[in-house]
Amino acid sequence: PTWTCSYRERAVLPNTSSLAAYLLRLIAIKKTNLCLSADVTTTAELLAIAEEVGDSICVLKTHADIVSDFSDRTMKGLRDIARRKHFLIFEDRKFADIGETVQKQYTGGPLRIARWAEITNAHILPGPAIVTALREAAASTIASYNTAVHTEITASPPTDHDDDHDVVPSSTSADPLERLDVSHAPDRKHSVVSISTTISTRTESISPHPRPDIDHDDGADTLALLERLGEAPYLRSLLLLAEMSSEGHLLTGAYTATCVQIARAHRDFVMGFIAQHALNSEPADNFITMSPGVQLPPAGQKDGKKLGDALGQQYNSPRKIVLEQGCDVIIVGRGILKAADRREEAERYRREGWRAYEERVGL
Ligand code: 5FU
Repeated sequence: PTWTCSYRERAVLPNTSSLAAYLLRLIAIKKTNLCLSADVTTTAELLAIAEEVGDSICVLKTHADIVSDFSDRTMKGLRDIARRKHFLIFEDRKFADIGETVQKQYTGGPLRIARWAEITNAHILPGPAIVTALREAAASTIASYNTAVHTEITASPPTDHDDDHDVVPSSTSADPLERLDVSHAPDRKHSVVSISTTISTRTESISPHPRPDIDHDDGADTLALLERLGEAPYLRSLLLLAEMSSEGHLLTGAYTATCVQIARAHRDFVMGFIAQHALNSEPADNFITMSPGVQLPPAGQKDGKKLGDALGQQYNSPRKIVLEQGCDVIIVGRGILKAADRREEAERYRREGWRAYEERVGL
């Protein structure tokens, strides 16, 4: 059903979470369905590649556990670039343990993924509780963020200009990580201004309801539209691994079908799938399919020849994945990382992915 819908149309369908709606609008505005898989091993390289290709992507995918010097500086650096260049961050963690353990892995340890990555993913091997456990952990991360904002607002002295609708913390546009440390918030007991109004005002501005200023092409340029879109909402979402790209993987048939059922039961938190083809089949489905294992055939070689690496990875072209398989976001790692000019190569993938999408929806 979503096969021929535009990204813009899908942003306002029912059953679309606020974060999914944000991403779909972001994709439509930047005209990019490209996710960079930033598989590099140092903070310096990670921040450099994010800066280099940030304008060409809608999502940056990380493997934080391969970054040898991963620290607060990595998280803050990434968040800063994501905010300036407008993309979401997806930590490809592939959770696969019991609920109690994944909650700790998601929010704690040296990586504290829930703090800085809007999107992460999970296998459903342990059963559906992996989804509810991660959702619960995400909710408490978001709650502590809101508490931090609240503390900050209530701690600032009221001014003559404050009224119920204009109360926006001065740091709304600053790094949300700064605000997560509630313990560092000043302990001042000034009169309480209406925080609930502030939060609901922010939430409204990112809801999946139609946004005439963004959802129609009124001739505004990309920068103006991105400004109207605003910052990514402080929300969290999950992708379920419904299929893999590697040769001989076991995520097939009934397993994939169960994955879709679990996603349908948790539409508020599960934004979509990692898969090799679109899995939306019921009218209510509006899942976003992100697909790794994408590479352009080397110049001169015809599309269709089997491509891969020596360790089981299998590649398809952006055209096959988006136009023929109906996927929404192409995930590209080495195809871009190994190029001499990575910025130019990312643009080439962006153009290919976008052309395939336009052809699919008949634009
Ligand atoms: F879930 C998956 C999958 O099925 N295949 C993948 O390749 C994830 N990946 C990731 O996408 C993998 O861990 C790499 O980070 C990335 C693909 O990188 P490549 O360099 O484009 O092959």
